[in-house]
Amino acid sequence: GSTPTPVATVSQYACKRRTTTQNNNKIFTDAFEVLAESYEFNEIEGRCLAFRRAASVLKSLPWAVQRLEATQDLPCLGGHTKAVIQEILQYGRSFEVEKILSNERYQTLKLFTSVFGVGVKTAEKWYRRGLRSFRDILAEPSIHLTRMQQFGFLHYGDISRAVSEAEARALGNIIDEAVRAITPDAVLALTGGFRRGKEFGHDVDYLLTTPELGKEEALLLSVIDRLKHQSILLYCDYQASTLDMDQLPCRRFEAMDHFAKCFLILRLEAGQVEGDLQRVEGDSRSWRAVRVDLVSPPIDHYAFALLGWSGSRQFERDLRRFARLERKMLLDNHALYDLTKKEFLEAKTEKDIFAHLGLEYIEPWQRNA
Ligand code: DCP
Ligand code: MG
Repeated sequence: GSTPTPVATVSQYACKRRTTTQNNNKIFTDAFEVLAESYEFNEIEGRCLAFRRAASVLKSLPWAVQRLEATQDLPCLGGHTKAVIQEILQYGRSFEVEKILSNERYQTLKLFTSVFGVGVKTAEKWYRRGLRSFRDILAEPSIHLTRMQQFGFLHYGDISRAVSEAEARALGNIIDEAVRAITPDAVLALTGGFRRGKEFGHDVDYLLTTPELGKEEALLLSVIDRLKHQSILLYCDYQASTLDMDQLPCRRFEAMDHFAKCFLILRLEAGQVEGDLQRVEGDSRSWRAVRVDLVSPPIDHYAFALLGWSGSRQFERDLRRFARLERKMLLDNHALYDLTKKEFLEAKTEKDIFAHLGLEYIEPWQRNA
């Protein structure tokens, strides 16, 4: 038969799988992500997660699914997911997915949530008010846009376009230079998708800290200030640290951690990028706007912050789920707490955290779950 024999059983936990950027099952995972998003828009969390898990399992496979039988021993694939796989195997497409893609509500929520600062809740509210386009929103006098949303619309063309690796590298140089000018011994690390080896991203994520505890927030503020004076800071939403160890770690997955951070829009000059800017045809400007996140954890939380911000989202979700269900430990971007020993487990590196969890170390480029 043509059924590939799995080398080892595939784990239900993304943190026990090695997932590179090479996705051999994109045709299926793209379909699953549409379904997951549609359930997310309709607030059916369980089904949304089920499709995200299924997509993640297929992303980890070193082979392409060619027959339904090949998925027999895989975890996280239920009747619905298998029906979609079967449909795609048979017809090359899923009619259920196509129906969603042509659905007005889905299309509108997808469009609205593509704006920086617009989440599902807001998109939904606008949809219910009968708004269907950006023009509708901007022409509606009773709508109050947050500052983030205003800048999201202002730079929509640029920041809805993918950031390339070369652009990320150029931004890294700019931020590194700013940091070095302030203090030579700062720690700056690329995180997010680019640390996992992705070629494109929706933003560029960095961690920034100081070897001396308590100096990290001032450093972040100085870096922002320097970028402002260089006239490359188009937008800055600064959030001060709200770190309070008495409340950590949280049992629930928190959308945001408590570190000092800023969500930026930076101006990147074409001349700073090896090759050229990612641009639409006919655009002759010498610069583009790029979304950048800078996060400043104190050095004693650095390893947890690095692990938490490196992603992927599914990898992070499953790390936490594995810790809780298999180890009776609570993990978040700040700390790891052992519920049995009733103590925090210290870590200087990501490897320390994997070791505490009794997990084989997974390299960043293997975390594209
Ligand atoms: N992260 C998280 N929870 C959040 C925000 C971020 O766990 N609420 C983590 C997981 C992400 C990482 O931080 O992988 C970076 O967030 P991004 O949204 O920038 O995601 P990526 O960098 O992975 O992908 P993209 O290419 O879209 O930027
Ligand atoms: Mg990112």
